Amino acid sequence: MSDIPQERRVVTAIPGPKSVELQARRVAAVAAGVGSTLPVFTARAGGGIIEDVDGNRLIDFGSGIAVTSVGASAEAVVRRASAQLADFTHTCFMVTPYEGYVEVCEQLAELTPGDHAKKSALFNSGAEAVENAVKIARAYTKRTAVVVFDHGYHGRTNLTMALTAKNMPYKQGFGPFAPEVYRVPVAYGYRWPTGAENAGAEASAQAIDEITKQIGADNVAAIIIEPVLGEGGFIEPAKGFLPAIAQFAKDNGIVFVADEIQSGFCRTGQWFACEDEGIVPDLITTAKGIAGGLPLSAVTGRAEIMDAAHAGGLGGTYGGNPVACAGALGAIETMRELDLNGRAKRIEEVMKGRLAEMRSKLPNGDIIGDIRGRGAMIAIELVKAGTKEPDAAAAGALAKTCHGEGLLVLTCGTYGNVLRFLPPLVIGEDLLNEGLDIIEQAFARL
Ligand code: PLZ
Repeated sequence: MSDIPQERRVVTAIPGPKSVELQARRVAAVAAGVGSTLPVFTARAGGGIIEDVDGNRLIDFGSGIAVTSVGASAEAVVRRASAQLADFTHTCFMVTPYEGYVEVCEQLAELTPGDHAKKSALFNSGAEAVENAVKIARAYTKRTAVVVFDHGYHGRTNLTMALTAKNMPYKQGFGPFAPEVYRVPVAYGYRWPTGAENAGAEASAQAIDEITKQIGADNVAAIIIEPVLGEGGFIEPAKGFLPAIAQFAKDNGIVFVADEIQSGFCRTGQWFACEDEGIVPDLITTAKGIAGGLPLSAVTGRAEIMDAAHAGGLGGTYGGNPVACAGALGAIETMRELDLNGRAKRIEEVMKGRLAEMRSKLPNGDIIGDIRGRGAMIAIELVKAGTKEPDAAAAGALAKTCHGEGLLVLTCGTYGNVLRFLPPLVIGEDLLNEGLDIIEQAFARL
C-alpha cells in the first residue's frame, strides 16, 4: 500500500481552492452528462483514505463504487501491474495471447460457486460483461427473451440500459431500448406490502407467474439478477426468493445469471454473494473488485454454456488487457492473504451495531427505516418520520454533511433515499469508527 497516513485531515473547505480551480477547467472541458458525487480532485489514495490536491484526507466509504476493495494502491496490484507494464502493455488476446488472461480465468473457475467444469471470457466493463452473458445465453438456448427485476441495475450501454430498472438518470432520453427484455417483481422485504416475512415466497410466485403467463418460459434465454441489488438500494432479496428463481430457471432450461459486479469478490463477506443461499449460477458476471481498480470484467460459467458461442463470436480489442489481468491476480492474492472475507464480516458487525445504536438513540430514529446489507455493503434507507415515504432530501443532506467533514459516502436507491457504505475492505477499524462518528454527528445536525 502507498504510504498515505491513515488519518482523516480537513485543512480547507471541501472542496478546497485547488479542487475548485480544477473543477472550473473540468466544467469547460468535460461533458456535462458525466457527474461526480464530490468534486474533490484526487492526488493519491490507499487503504481507507483519499487524499485530495489541497492536502485534505477523506475517509473512503465508497471504494470508487465498490471497486477498490483491496485499497486504491494495494502493494500486490501495483507490483504486478507495474511489472506487466514494463514487459508489454497490449497485444490483443485475439491476436497473440498471454498467460495472465488464462491465469485469471483459472482463478475465476476456482473461486466461483460450483465444482462443475467452468470457462470464462474477459472484457473491460461491467456492462460489457452483462451484454456478453446475454449473447452467450442466447447462443446456448437459441431463445431471445431476457428477464430482469424491479430495482435492478446492469449498466449504461443500450442493452444494459434496457435491463436497468431506473429511468433517471440512466435512461431518460436515450431510447429506443433493446427489445425482448422483461421486468418482474423482486422480494424487497422492507417495502413488500404483506411484510418482509412473506416477500420471498410471494415475490417469487409473482415473478414466476408473470414469466410463465406473459413471456412463456420456453422463450426465455436468461434470468439476470444481482444477489444483492446495488444501485437499486442494497436490497437483499428476502430469503427463499433467489433459490426459487434459480430452481425455476433450472426446471425450464433458462440460463440463470448472477450479476455479481458490485456484490462479488469478498464485498459481502463471501467470495460471491449468491453463496449465502447456496446458489450455483449458470453464469456469473464480475468486474469492479476483481482487479483493484484496473478495468477488467468477466463472464464465468458452465463450460458447455460458455462454449456455445461460435469461434470468433466473443471478444474485443482490450478485453482482458494484460495490465488489468496482472492487477486482478494481485487483487485476488491480496484477498486471500489478508482474508478480506473475514474483514468484510467484521465491518458488517461494527457498522450494523453502531447504526442500530444510532437509530435507538435518535429522538426520531424511525427516519432510519431500514438498516441492511451484508459485509462491507451496508446501507440505511431514509424515510419521513412515522411513515415509509422515501426521504431523498435527508439522504442528500446527510451525505453533504459527511462530505464537509471529510467522509466520502454515496447514495443510491430507486427513490434516491438510501445512504450506502462501501469502505475498502482493508480500512482500519479506527477509521471505520471515525466515519461512523461523523455519520452520527450528521444525524444530530439533520
Ligand atoms: N452490474 C450490478 O453495479 C455498475 C454504476 C455507476 P460498469 N454499478 C455502478 C454508474 O452510475 O454508472 C454495475 C453494477 C452491476 C453492472 C454494472 C455496470 O458496470 O463497469 O459501470 O459498466
